[in-house]
Formats: sequence, C-alpha cells, structure tokens
Amino acid sequence: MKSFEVNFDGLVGPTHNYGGLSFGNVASQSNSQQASNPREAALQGLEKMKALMDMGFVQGVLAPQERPDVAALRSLGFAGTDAQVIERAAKEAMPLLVASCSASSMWVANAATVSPSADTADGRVHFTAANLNCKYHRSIEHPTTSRVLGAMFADQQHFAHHAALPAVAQFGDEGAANHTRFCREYGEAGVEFFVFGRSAFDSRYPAPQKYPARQTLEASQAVARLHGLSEAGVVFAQQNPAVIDQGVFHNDVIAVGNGELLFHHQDAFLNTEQMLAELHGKLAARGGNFQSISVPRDQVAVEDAVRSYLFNSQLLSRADGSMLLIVPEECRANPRVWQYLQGLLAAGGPIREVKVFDLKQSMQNGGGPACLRLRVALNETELAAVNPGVIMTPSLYDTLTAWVNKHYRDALRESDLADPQLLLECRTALDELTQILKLGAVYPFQIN
Ligand code: SUG
Repeated sequence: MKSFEVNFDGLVGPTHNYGGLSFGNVASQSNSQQASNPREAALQGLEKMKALMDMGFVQGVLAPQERPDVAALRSLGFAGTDAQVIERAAKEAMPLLVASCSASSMWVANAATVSPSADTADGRVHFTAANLNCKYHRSIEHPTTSRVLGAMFADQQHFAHHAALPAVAQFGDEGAANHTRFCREYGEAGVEFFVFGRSAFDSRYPAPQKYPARQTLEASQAVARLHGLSEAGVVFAQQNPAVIDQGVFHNDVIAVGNGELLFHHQDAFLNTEQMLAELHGKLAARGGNFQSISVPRDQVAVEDAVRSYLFNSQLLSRADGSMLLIVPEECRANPRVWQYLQGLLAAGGPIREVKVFDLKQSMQNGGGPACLRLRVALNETELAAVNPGVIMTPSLYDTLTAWVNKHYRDALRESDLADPQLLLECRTALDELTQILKLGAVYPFQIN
C-alpha cells in the first residue's frame, strides 16, 4: 500500500505578535515589542503550503487558536464581561494579557508527538498533545489542540488520541520538535528518535546552566509507552546542554531527520557516536540503512545555526528518492551557512536541492519552516480517513488567502492587544474558518 508523509502546517492566527515570551529562544527575546504583521505572517505560511502542494506533496493545514484566551484570563481571576476581562488584565497584568494573546499555536511541531501505525502495538496512528508547560503562553494550547486534532483525525479505527502529560515540569513535553522518525518507507516499521534536554528524576544526566531544558527524558518515555512503541523501535538521546545554553531550545533547531537520514550539527547531542550506532543498528534490524550528515562546527558555528535556522528546515523525500531541503531566507543571508549549503549540494549526497522561503514574521519569534509543520505519516487508507476539509487544494488555498485578507490586521503592537474589538475580529474569523475547514465546534467560544 502507498504511504505518505503529510505535512500539516499551522495557519498563523490573527493575533500574531512579538511578546518576548520565550526565555531561552533568542529570536523571541530580541524582537520583543516590535510591531508584527499578522496578515503577512499568515500569507507567508500559506505560500509555503501552496509551494509544497504544487511540488506534489500532500499538504494539510492545522487551525489556529482562539486568542485572546479569555477563559485563561478568567481562571487567573479576571472577571466581568469578556471586554472587562481584557481591560482589567491590560490594566493590572499586561504580561498575562500578552501571553493570552500569543499566536504560538502556529508552531505545530510543538502541538503533539505522532507515531505512525506501522510502529504502534495496536496498528493505529497515535497522537499525544504536548503539555508545553515550560512557558505559560504555550501551556494553554493543548486543550484546543486536542479538539482540533480530534476533528481532523476523528476515525477511531485508525487514530488514537492521548491527552497531554501531567502539567508539571518533570513531564515537560514539547511534542514533535524533539521527535524524529527514521524508516525505509513511511508505511514500514521505523525507529522513533526521542531527544530530551534533561532528566527530571535521574541526576546523572547533566542539565543546561543558563536556559531551561524544556523536554524531559521521562516525558519522552511516557509518550513512547502511550503509543505502544517497542524497545526495538525507539532510541532516546540527550541534547547537548551546552547548545541549549546557546539558544537551541528544541532539538529541531539543531537537527532534522527524514527517511534514513539524520542531518545534524556536530555539537547537537551528547554521546553522539554511541547514539548514531544505536540508530544504525535498530534501523538495520528493520531493513533500513541509516545515514547521517554531521555539520562541522568550524564550518557552521552553533550561533550561525541558531541565527539562520539551518536545521529548522524541512527534509523531504522526492519521488526519485533524492531529498529536498526547505530553508528560511535567513540561511541565504548568512554567508557561512549559504556556503555550506552550496558545498553540500556539490558533494552529490542524498540532499540534492535547497529551496528558500521567506518566513520572516514567524522567524522573528523563533519559528522556522520545520516549526510550522506537524508530520503525520499515513498509508492510503488512513489518508482517506482524514477530514478532507484540512487537506490543501488549489481552491482551499484561494479560500484561505481571501479569508486572511478579509480578517487579518497588517500591524499589531502590544497596545492593540487591549482592544476588545480584536477578540471579536478573531472570533468572527475563526467561526468562518471552522466552516471552511469543516472542523465543527472546536473553540471555547463555540462550545461554552
Ligand atoms: O516555543 N516562540 C516559540 C517558537 C517555537 C518554535 N518551534 C520549534 N522549534 N519547533 C517557542 O519559543 C515566542 C512568542 C513570543 O515571544 O511572542 C514563542 O512562543
């Protein structure tokens, strides 16, 4: 049976702004308080989705969330009408209003961890929503994420959904951003690779000193158990704490994998040789030939990787078996990274083409091409069971572009977040969106 890797991209929400909310994420911190352009952000994301669809990839779309999150503000003690809740939060606790307005759900690589049916004990595709509990503004995403994923992958015969792990730092889980899968064919059993930043219960594992390690070993192990993965089909590895302290807040900022290939920075992991050998051995037992490309620090320093997001790229398999790398403009702007990429192409390895996309609006908050997509490997039967409303088509692209142009502002500053009109605009847009994507009622304002 045919199988695919479907990329579901997060549609940027109407409140996209630069809140400076993510300590440890260099771009988020350094662009704090700048004016954002939500319309441009959403259109840049749609351009990437369309380009991949035009190249023949199956492309999906994941809906944004209701923001400001009035229910979250109410749970923190702000009362009254919705407009009063916003007004009071703006007056008494602006950082909480900013957090409740974040459009961070666009980075759907953090929405969930997904295991394809070929890897799981019950033969279903498993999803665990990420608790994202390292940052308050992200920790409020998972209830709606679960409802949206449930509406997209509703058929229980093929899809199993797990609620987010317990909402404590010991089970900090950032979803697919710290998870990669290696396989020969998407429909065959593969090796799932979980990368964690620290252990919550075992002090033998080192931890970063400056910035938080968001993903714990115990969270990764829990997800593997929930999904029914076998010992032979998983590898756990620790991120190098020194690179977390240089701004690598998720593993997908320093490594990306696809098929049988891992493309990573030399300094990405601890015990790299042992880890590569384990990946090689386990994939070989599944009939695959694991390969890796290590980018040397003397060609691309960690700082250049963090600034350019070289590794936050999408590594895609083309029909002829070769691979394509989707990178952000910032890679072309960095001479060392661009030179490295030219050399990589000239070397004639598995990566044959590099395509550049302008995702500046998202990049300025630390979200590159790979952050914006959630990968779901599906066979033909499973793909047919996905809600067809969320699969990109030329006409859906046109509809969503018109929808963005109709509803989104082209500038948003912190002071605009206190405008109660923004909440109404957002709800009107999202109500229409649930009809366009045929999701049913998924947002708090539609349910309560
Ligand atoms: O969690 N930025 C996100 C970026 C997530 C990137 N995702 C992956 N690497 N997969 C984060 O730090 C910034 C929001 C602000 O500052 O307004 C933010 O949440």
